[in-house]
Parts: sequence; structure tokens; C-alpha cells
Amino acid sequence: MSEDCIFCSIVDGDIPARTVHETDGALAFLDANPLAPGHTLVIPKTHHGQIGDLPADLAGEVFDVVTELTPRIRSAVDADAANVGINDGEAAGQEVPHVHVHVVPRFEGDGGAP
Ligand code: DGP
Repeated sequence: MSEDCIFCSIVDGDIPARTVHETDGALAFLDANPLAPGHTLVIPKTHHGQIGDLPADLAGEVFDVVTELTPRIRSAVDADAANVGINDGEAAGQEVPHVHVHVVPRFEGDGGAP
């Protein structure tokens, strides 16, 4: 837990979020500012700022959730594809300094990658 971290507050239940899936070490919830219907964030429950800070076993657990969820999310919103990605560092567009993987459903003709 890191004080003043929005995603740690979501893990702790202090900020509400729409949970999609949960494991011992990872949480998936809907993005509050979705780029598309079903836009989901997958995070480690413990606080790690950037991808290089993640222990390998936890990175594996997070990625397992991404792997399992992505086809399910695509199917749920009838998407044609998905962008799966991490903004790693401020200059790359990372606004919340708690590692998170974006799963963004994509639709034919929706205008290209975000
Ligand atoms: P990034 O720019 O990669 O750090 O993405 C941060 C994402 O987090 C952005 O798409 C919006 C989302 N977000 C920010 N605050 C909240 C929140 O309080 N709840 C939820 N569900 N999503 C949030």
C-alpha cells in the first residue's frame, strides 16, 4: 500500500471500482475513462510504480490475468480485437504511478490504435 495511490485505494476498497476479476495478487477493474466499452485495467494488488519494479512471479500472475481476460472481454463487448499495453513512465503517458495493463477492446473502423 502506498499512501495517495488511487489504485492502492481501489485495492483496499476505499475508492469504488467495477471489478472484473480478482486473484490473490492481481485485480482487474473497468477504467473510469474508457477508450472503448469494456476498457479494463489489470494491476498487481501491491504497489509497484513501473514494470521494472515488479517481481517476476507477480508479473506472471498479472499477465496470466491479462491472458485469461482479454478474449473474455473481447467476447463480452463483441470486439474485433484488443490493444493490450502498459504506459511505463510519465513520458510514455503513465498518469497513475502503480503498474497497470490496459486491455482496450477495438472495433473494425474505430480509427486505429490509441
Ligand atoms: P495511464 O495513463 O496509463 O496511467 O492510465 C491510467 C488510467 O487509469 C486512465 O485510463 C484512467 C484510469 N483511472 C484513473 N483514475 C481512476 C479511478 O479512480 N478509477 C478507475 N477505475 N480508473 C481510473
